[in-house]
Amino acid sequence: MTRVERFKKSFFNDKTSFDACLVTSRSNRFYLTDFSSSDGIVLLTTDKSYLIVDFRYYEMAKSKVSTPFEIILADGRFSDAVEPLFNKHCIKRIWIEDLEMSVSTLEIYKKRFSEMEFLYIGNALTEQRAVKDEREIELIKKAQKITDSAFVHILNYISEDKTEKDVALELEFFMRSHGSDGIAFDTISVSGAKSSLPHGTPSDILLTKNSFITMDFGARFGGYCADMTRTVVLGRASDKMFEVYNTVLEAQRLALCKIKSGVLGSVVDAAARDYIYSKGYEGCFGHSTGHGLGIEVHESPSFSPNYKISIPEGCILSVEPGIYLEGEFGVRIEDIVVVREFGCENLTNSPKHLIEI
Ligand SMILES: [Mn+2]
Repeated sequence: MTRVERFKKSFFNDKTSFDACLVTSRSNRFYLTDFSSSDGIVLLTTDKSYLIVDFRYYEMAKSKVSTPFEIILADGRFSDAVEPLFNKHCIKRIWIEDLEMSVSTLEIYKKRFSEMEFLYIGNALTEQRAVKDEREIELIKKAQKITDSAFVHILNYISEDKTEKDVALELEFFMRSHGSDGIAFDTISVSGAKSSLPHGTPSDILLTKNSFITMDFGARFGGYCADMTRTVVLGRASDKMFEVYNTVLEAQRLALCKIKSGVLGSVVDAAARDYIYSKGYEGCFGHSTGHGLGIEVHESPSFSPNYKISIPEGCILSVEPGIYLEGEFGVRIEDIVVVREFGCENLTNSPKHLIEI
């Protein structure tokens, strides 16, 4: 079954007459068509699928996008291009991506197609995207492999004459020159006291001896993201640094042990969080234990306190507990895993003991 067929089957049951769906977001268009464009529209009707693109993408789409999609050239506004298709298929009800479409775009459509009923698909497509097929898993594995090799490389690069920005750039350059199509997100490389900022920005400060460096980075391959974090020490770690590091490491191990298909996201989160809090670090771990990833680096589902929903087999999520001591230092360790029936498959193969450089 194609992704389009699965989408129609799972979402548009007998109770909800289908008519048509307008898919406008970049990631969902890519998911359905396997074609990436900064702009465009997918229009699904009961029996036809259209990809509408502008001139910049038309030739490429014609050669790359396969059936069932018919490629339509938008010569002007997209709302002009869909009108004849709406008429042809007698569309009276149109489902839209309410989580993605801007208010102003919706207003344009509502004004232009004032007789039409607009319905919201909510998270139907993102829920479908959460469960990866084997091809998607292979692409993420490949992206993570490139990311793992960048970590090996950076260990030989880190030194006192390098800045946080140098480290970020070197990670990115390595990934790009070893098969990555780009980076999955802006690289984080924070050192010393700045390592307590979970999403700090790399700056021009030089790395300092006997302090932590946290690096959070990921390659992109075939449209899919990898994501990993490691905290290492330049020089020697103090007893406290060791203690905090090993607490995070054990929290991650406990979370990883909980993962299998059907587990509630909140249960995996609690495994890491309860351990960290029990060691006296309550208030020092203020983010989720993990997030889904795929076409986007943050997507459904999630390992977080409020996610009391079971995680299906085939989801890929990060497992990334951390401890952040304001003004002092921080530690985060992040792997990505595939949820399997009786456990999880860890896609990250980099060492996790505390590395002193
Ligand atoms: Mn992450």
